Amino acid sequence: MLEALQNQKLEAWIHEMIELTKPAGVHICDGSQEEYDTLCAQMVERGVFTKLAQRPNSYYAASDPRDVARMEKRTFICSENEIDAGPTNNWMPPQEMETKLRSLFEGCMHGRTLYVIPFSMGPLGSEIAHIGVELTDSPYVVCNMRIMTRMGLEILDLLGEEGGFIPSIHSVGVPLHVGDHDVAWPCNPEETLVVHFPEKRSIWSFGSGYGGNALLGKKCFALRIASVMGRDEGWLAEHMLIVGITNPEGKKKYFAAAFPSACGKTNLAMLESKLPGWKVECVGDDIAWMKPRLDGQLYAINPEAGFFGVAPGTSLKSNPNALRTCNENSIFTNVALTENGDVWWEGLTETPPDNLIDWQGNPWDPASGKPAAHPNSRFTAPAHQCPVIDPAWEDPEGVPISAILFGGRRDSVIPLVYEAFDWNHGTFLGATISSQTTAAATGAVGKLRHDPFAMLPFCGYNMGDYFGHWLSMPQYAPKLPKIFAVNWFQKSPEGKYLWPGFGDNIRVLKWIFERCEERAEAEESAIGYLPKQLDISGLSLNLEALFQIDKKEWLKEVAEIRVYFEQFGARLPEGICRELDALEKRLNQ
Ligand code: O2Y
Ligand code: MN
Repeated sequence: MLEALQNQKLEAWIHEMIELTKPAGVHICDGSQEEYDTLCAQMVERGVFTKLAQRPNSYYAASDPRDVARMEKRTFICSENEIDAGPTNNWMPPQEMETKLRSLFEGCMHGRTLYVIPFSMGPLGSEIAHIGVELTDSPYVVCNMRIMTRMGLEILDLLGEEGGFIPSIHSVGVPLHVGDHDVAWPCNPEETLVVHFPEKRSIWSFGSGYGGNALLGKKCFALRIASVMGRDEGWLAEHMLIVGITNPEGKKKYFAAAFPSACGKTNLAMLESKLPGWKVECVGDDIAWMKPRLDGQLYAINPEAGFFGVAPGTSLKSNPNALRTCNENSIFTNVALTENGDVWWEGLTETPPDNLIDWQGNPWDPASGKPAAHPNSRFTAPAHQCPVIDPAWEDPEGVPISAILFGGRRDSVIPLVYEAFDWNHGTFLGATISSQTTAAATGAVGKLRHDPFAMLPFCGYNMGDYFGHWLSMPQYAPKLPKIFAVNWFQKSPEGKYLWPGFGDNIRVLKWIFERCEERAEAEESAIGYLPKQLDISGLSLNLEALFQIDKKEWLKEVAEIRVYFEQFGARLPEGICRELDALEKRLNQ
C-alpha cells in the first residue's frame, strides 16, 4: 500500500517509523466521511466514543483522568544549542533526546493500527499554507485531526514527488500484546514527552492522547515549528485569533489578537456586536500565520479548519456562535453527559440538569463541590459550521491585517485600550503581556504570569530572538498593522468588573477600526495613545476608572518587567531595552 506514495522521502520515513513502532497494521487516511464514520463506529463499539442522541453525528469521549491537558513540563524544544531554545523552554541535547525517543517508540504500536494522516495547515495550495504528515496509533486523534485540519489523499497529490512536509509521529505509548485488555483511553503519563526538533523540523509525541499533546498540527506544528520557519523565512506564526470587522458603511478590516489562556479568545473571535450596524466575522480563534505580500502588508490565514474550544463558560451569553457551531458533527471530550444523550458543562445553563454523568463517567453529585465537566473539557467542531465564519476564511491569499491587539487578564493598572506609538513600541507591548491566572489554567487564582505574545508555551526558539524577529518585521513588510493593548478585566475596589465585556467589546474594536482610518481621536500619554472618546452609548459606567494611569503602579510594573527580562541576557534585543527605558522616562516626567 505504501508503494502508492509518490513522495520518496515520505515513503522512507513511514517505513522507518513502521520498523520502529511495529504496528499490527497501517492505514493511510483518505479523509473521507465514510472513513470518519467507520472509525467513529469502531470507537463506539470499543467504548471510546458515546454517540450523542441530541446532536447529529456527534460523539462524547472521556479521557483518562491523568491525561486532561497540555503538559508544559514534558514539552521540549531540542535545538542543537541550548541557548537557541532559550530560558522559557525545556531543552535536552537532541542526540540524547532522540535516543530516548527511539527507545520509547520501539515496538510502542504493537497490536495497534498506525494511521497515516496527510494534512494541510491552511487552505490547499495557499502560499501561506504548509503540509504535515502525522503518524498516530490513536483513532481519536485521526477523527479530531479530520475536523481540525484539511486532511486526506489530495494532500499527497499536492505533495507530489518532491514536496516538503513536517513529519510528526504520535503514540499513546501503550502497546498491546496477546491477552492484553485495551482500555478506552490508553495513555502513558509517566513517560509522556512532546518533543520538537527545530533544525530538523520534526515532532515526536509519546504517551498522551489529549489535545495539544496529540493533535500535532496545532500547537506543535502551527506554533512551535512554524515560529521557527517564520523566523527563518520572514513571516509570523502567532497564537492569535483573526476577525473581520464591518462598519455600518460596509467597510471591512481584519484584526489579529493575542491573549493568554482564559481571556476569552474564542468569545472575541465570534463576538455578537452590541452596536447596531457593526458586524464581527470569524476567520480563526487560535492561530494566525501572517506573511508579507508585495503590497507591503501582512496577510493572514487561519491554518486550522476547526475549533478545539474550551467548553466550560461557553454559553448563550458568552458565545452563542460557538454553541451553534458544535450543534452537529462535533466531538466533546471530558464534558458531562445528560440523561437524554446530550452534553453539559459548567456555565452552559444557570442550573445543571438532573442526573448528570460527570466527565469521569460517574453519577454527578451537585453537592460534591466538584465540577461535572473537567475545567479543560473541549468541543472539536468544524469551522465552516460557525454561523459567523468570515466569507474569506479559506481565501488562499489570506486577509490583510490592519491591527494587532495584545491583551491579558489584569484587574488593575492596564487600561481598557491604548495604542502603541509605533511598531517597536507595539512589539514591546506584546513582549510584556502578563495575565492573572484563573483556577482552570493553573489551580492558583490571581497570580500574575508573564506570557509574552501569549506564546510562552508555544515559541519554538529563544524568546529573546523571537522579540528580535518581531522588531525586524519592517524590513519584510513596510506597511505593518497598528498595534493596541486591551484589558477587558479591570475591577473596582469592591471586586466588580468595570467593563461589561463580551458583545460590548465591539465598542473598543470600533475605536481601533476608526484609528486605523485616522478618524478617531487619541491623546498621548506616558504609556501610549488613549481614546479621546469611546462609544459607550446606552451604557452607564466609570470611563475615568477604565482609563486611569497610576504612574506609581506603572513604575512598579516597569521594575518587575526589568527583572523578568533579565533571564534573556544578551538575547534581549536592544530595541526592547530602549522601549522599557523610554517608558520609565515618560512615567517619571
Ligand atoms: O489542553 C489542551 O491540550 C488544549 S490547549 C488549547 C486548545 C485550543 C486552543 N488553545 C489552547 C491553548 O492552550 O492555548
Ligand atoms: Mn490557544
